[in-house]
Amino acid sequence: GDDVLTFGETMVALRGSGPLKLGGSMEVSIAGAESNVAIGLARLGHPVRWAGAVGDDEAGELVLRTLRAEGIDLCDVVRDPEAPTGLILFEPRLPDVTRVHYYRAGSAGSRLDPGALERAFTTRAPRILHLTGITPSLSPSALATTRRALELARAHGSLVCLDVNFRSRLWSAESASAFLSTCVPYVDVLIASDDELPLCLPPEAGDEHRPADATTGTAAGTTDLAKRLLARGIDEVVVKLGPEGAVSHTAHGDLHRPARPVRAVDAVGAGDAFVAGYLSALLDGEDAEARLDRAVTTGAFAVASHGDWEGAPTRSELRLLASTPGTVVR
Ligand code: KDG
Repeated sequence: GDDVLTFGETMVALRGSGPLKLGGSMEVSIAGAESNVAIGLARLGHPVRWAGAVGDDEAGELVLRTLRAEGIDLCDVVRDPEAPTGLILFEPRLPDVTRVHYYRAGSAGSRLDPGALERAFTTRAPRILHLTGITPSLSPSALATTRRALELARAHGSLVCLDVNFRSRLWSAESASAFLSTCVPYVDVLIASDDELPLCLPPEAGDEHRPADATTGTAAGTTDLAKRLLARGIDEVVVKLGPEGAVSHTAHGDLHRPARPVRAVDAVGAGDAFVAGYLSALLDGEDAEARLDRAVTTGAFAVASHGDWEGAPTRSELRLLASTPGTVVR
């Protein structure tokens, strides 16, 4: 296949404009790290499939209708008649602080089972499998599904991209590390923020980077952790540094690209947009420098737009970021 397959939980997203407890109106959309990546890729013209589960409810209709409108292949989607579609509330509390509230325990998305991925690989083995560390945190069956997806990708020769996306509200650093460190041998491209790298390595005796006390590493610490991950079989470790840009670590060395300067309005979804830009350039056969360039560009679009995925650029829009401030495109 020449497509990207991704799966995970996508929820109905309600976004308020101030403190949640005061009420008021909310905007209705959808959110999910993996479907954010899928939308980003589809906007850039790549064939992409999303194989998650939603409830047999109107919230599930909203998720599917939105993804369908973005041109995502939904042939492997699961409708679960026994559980509701999950919900996420975004509460913008301060200009730079958004609180997230999850209503997803027992949701259809969290009940995804390995059979769904087996069917997806039977439909077509993808060129790239993209997954995140959110899915295995959701339930034992979602964790088993993640593991099965890695095995299927290896058996079918699909390239595996894993975005760590650690969510401390969903599982502990210890549980995440215990699972994610076993995923590493299956992963070709690992994407993480610098503080997430220790979660991908098993703790070692006398190791200062134990997940329990994971703190933002120094540049030297990050390089050392990336080297250890490369030694475990990963081809490329891509470290997201937010406003500092991103670094790619490979056997050929390290490459840094600065972030694209934009007026930040909403950082939610920036990491997913970054992944979409990165994978888009990878699918186009671009080198590490061009992959990072497209990743920081799509990431900047997300930071400069409200919502998880709404601001994702099309291919022709990518160059808008080069415009000087105050530009009106007529
Ligand atoms: O990456 C953005 C996500 O945080 C958002 O879409 C919700 O998937 C989500 C999660 O589990 O936090």
